[in-house]
Amino acid sequence: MPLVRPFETSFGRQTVRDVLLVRLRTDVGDGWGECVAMADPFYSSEYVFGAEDVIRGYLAPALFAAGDVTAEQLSALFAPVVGHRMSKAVLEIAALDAELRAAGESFGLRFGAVRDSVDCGVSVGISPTIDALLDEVSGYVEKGYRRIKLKIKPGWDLEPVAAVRDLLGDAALLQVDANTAYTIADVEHLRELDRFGLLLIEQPFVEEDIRSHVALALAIETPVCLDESIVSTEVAIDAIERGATSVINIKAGRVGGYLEAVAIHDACLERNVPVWCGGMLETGIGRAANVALAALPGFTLPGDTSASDRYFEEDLTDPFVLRDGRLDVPTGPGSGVTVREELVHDFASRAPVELRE
Ligand code: OSB
Ligand code: MG
Repeated sequence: MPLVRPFETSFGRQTVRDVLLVRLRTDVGDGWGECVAMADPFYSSEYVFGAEDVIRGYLAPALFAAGDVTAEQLSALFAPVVGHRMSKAVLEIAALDAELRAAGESFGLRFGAVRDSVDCGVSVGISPTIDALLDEVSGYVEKGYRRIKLKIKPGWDLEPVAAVRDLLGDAALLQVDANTAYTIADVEHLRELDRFGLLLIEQPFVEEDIRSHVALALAIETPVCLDESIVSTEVAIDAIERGATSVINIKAGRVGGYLEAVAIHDACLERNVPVWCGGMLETGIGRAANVALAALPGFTLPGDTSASDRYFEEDLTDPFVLRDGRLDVPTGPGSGVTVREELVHDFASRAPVELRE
């Protein structure tokens, strides 16, 4: 699906979102899921073709062989497959969608939502120039977004952050995301971000490097927030206890599913660690589930849950529209959104792959 504007991060520039969708046919009805894996393994090791392959070769056969199972049982069923969390997550959410549609219950109710709408932020890519960045940010502010997140990398950090802080004023919520672009040698440089009153700095160092995040957290006033590193509840608790992260970006796909995401939320709430809902440029299908997750009580910071028009000209569901800086949590059964199947067909890069028992 073409993006309305290119999205550049420290790991690359995207002009389209290559989306793997799963439609799960069950005896109680169909469910849909959106896999958050990107086309290339640059954000994480997972990628679209890898996801398709592991679903086809391992996860779907395990599902078929299991016979009568519930969505809740899938993580144990898939446990023999190491990693591949985004692939496991899409099957789990498709199963949940089917189950909850049959039961007449929404994702929000199932996850434990306590709000009927959620505060929204927007993730702003690296721009060709500071002027272009300020134009883009101004547009989002006019639309009502409640928090701005700037993508940064070495050579694109202090200057753009200073310019945007100037534009927004001191009170505005502003944060940065490095997508692992720095090393421990950059600690002194990153300390200079302290003067901009940022909400947090997200994932400055590589996924496995908890130790350097601890060192940065000790050196800097700005709260450190992990994204890529947080792949499970155990890792989240470990990173919190070691002082590597004082805020967590929760992405259900990265942690193996929405049920694990809820568990991380619960662990963070218990420890007074604020969380927010990350995004992976989802269509309305994935967005519906993200917005339901973001309605849980511990999600106290605005998420990367932006409106459909921030990403796509046409969404695969009815568009999510920003109202006073917020998106409504769908209330219908399952995801609460209806997939526009004709549009899915039109956008499809090839015919659907059918897997059977
Ligand atoms: O690091 O949060 C990230 C998009 C793709 C991959 C990684 C990230 C992102 C974003 C965009 O920041 C969030 C969104 O608006 O969906
Ligand atoms: Mg991130």
